[in-house]
Amino acid sequence: SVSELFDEDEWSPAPGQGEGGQAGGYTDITSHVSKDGRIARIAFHRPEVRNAFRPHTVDELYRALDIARQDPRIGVVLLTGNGPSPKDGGWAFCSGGDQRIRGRDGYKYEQAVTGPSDSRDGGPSTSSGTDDGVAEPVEARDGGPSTSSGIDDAVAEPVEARDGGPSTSSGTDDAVAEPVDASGSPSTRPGAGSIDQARSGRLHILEVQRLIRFMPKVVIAVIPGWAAGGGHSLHVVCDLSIASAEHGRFKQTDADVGSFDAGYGSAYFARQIGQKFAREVFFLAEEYSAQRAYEMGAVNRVVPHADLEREALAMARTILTKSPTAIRMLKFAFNAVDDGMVGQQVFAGEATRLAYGTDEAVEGRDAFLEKRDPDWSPYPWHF
Ligand code: S0N
Repeated sequence: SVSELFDEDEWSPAPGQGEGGQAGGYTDITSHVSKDGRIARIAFHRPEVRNAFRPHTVDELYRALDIARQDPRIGVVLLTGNGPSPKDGGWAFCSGGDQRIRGRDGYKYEQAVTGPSDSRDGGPSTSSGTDDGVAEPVEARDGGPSTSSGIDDAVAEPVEARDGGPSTSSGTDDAVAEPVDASGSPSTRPGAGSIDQARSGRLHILEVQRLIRFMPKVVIAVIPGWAAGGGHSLHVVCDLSIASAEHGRFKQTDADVGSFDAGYGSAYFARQIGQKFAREVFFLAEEYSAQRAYEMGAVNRVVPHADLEREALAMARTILTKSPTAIRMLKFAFNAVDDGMVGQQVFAGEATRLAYGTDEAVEGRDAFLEKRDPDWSPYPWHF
């Protein structure tokens, strides 16, 4: 089983495009759909490093989430971490960015493992992923199931535009491959010459955050252990959080490691739990139990560890009894106040989608196509 809490009777492998051995063909995550096809379970699968994400992990995560986003049967996504760690039995949701391969000179780690002459610039790697951030199969995020096909999509799928365009990653890793030396100058190391500097150091976990934030489905963080650093921020951006009473732990380590999520991870977190608590969590970087996180308003439910995924599934199934349109509009209404013009745009896109379904809008379209004046007489000026 992919995780001790994973119930094989509930899930089938989700479609994927990876080359790895995990469900859906992934290496760093697993992706499943419930047997009725209505719930996705996407899980970090690097328990030996507390489910830290390397850039390849983020690419896979983005792809699995985007597949779930575009599946019209799926209404709820469970985002979790597999476990326990085979090394020490520890549990994690996610411990954030893999610090060994982070940022400016993360390539040094890669060099230490593989030697200076890496081959990733040359094309798709078929290596299946030692845990070193090196064996990165070339991604196909763009080759994925994009459904955008013209005018209608531009309106009906605001999510596509919302990512601001950086979803063109070809997926070998950026942060890992960053060809700069310690002084910040371009590296002249052998084999580094053709690595795409445009992708270096890119924090594309933020693209995942936006995907979670803007997908018109409910995303539940299912937290079996540590949520730390960028993993903490991911739980913050999820719509709901449910945590293991025994193993759920929260810690915002960003300031310990010279990193800072100055967007949803902190500012939106303060909206959730209040400024004083949020500043405490970041400035002190102390450890909080699931119960304490619940008391602060950071998680919705704390449940016995053994019941965590069962309870999460029950929450999902309750949500699935509701109107998809109502849930979608509510999610975007909750978002809008904190998302500025983008929030308005997303909400407005959904309003336009609804309007397009009315006879009134059909009359406007037909009148244009039939080269006649529209007849608005059947449609009142509502009050
Ligand atoms: C989660 C913590 C609190 C768990 O403590 P615990 O239970 O005592 O376990 P450990 O013994 O510490 O860990 C077990 C093994 O797992 C490794 N490990 C844990 N977390 C990470 C990690 N994030 N990266 C790499 N390895 C990790 C440990 O090293 C240990 O390995 P072994 O057994 O070999 O010794 C505790 O582990 C902890 O505090 N972890 C670090 C949390 C953290 O600071 N995360 C990063 C915070 N910042 C971000 O996430 C921002 C995003 C980011 O960094 C980034 C991402 C992608 C690209 C670029 C960036 C960037 O910022 O530049």
